[in-house]
Amino acid sequence: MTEMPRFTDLPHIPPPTMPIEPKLEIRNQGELVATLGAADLQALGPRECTADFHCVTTWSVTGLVWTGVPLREVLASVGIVDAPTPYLVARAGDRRKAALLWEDAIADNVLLATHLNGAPLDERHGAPLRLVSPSQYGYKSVKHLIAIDFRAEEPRVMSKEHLRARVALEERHPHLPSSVVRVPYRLTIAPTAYLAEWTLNRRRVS
Ligand SMILES: Nc1nc2c(c(=O)[nH]1)N[C@H]1C(S)=C(S)[C@@H](COP(=O)(O)O)O[C@H]1N2
Ligand SMILES: [Mo]
Repeated sequence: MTEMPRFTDLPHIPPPTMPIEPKLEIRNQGELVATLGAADLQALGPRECTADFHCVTTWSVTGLVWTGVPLREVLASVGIVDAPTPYLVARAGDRRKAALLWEDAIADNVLLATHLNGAPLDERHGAPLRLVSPSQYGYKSVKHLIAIDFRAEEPRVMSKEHLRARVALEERHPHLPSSVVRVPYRLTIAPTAYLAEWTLNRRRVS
């Protein structure tokens, strides 16, 4: 693919209504550690980062340019330098969540992005703030990000989600081998992308 489609497991649901400005809560086992806004992210010096994007269902887009701040630097700015817990959950305005291991979350290429290809994120791709983790399958790149929660126990957030989901190791599914899921996943791409776009457009006209 050359353009990134709007993609989700719930394509019949339109994107959530979000505030224009990012607002991110950082929590440690429920307790609020910090709340960051647009100015806090701006102060950390957003930069451009070029990366490919791989959805677990087998579509990929190459050469996306994200603008944002590495999650590691955002956490350091609120005093989190060592892992408070081994796991964290990224939470979105549409109630979607992704579980991450600390070491995956603080990788150099994991960003909190506000822009894609030079333009502010739109509702299709996760406005106003999105986690981008290019080395992991797309389901870790949580759109409409509202919170990062540290957890002591492995979070059980989605039955089809691999904890690590490393693209290089083809960790597509927590239990099933990649060879089994690749074909059925591929068959879902066209209907999912079509329905996700249709849902978005229907909401725009109504
Ligand atoms: N909030 C939220 N983030 C999400 C999803 C979602 O449904 N809601 N879908 C994930 C999946 S499965 C993929 S492949 C990518 C798709 O990103 P795109 O719609 O910008 O192409 O977003 C991921 N992040
Ligand atoms: Mo995906």
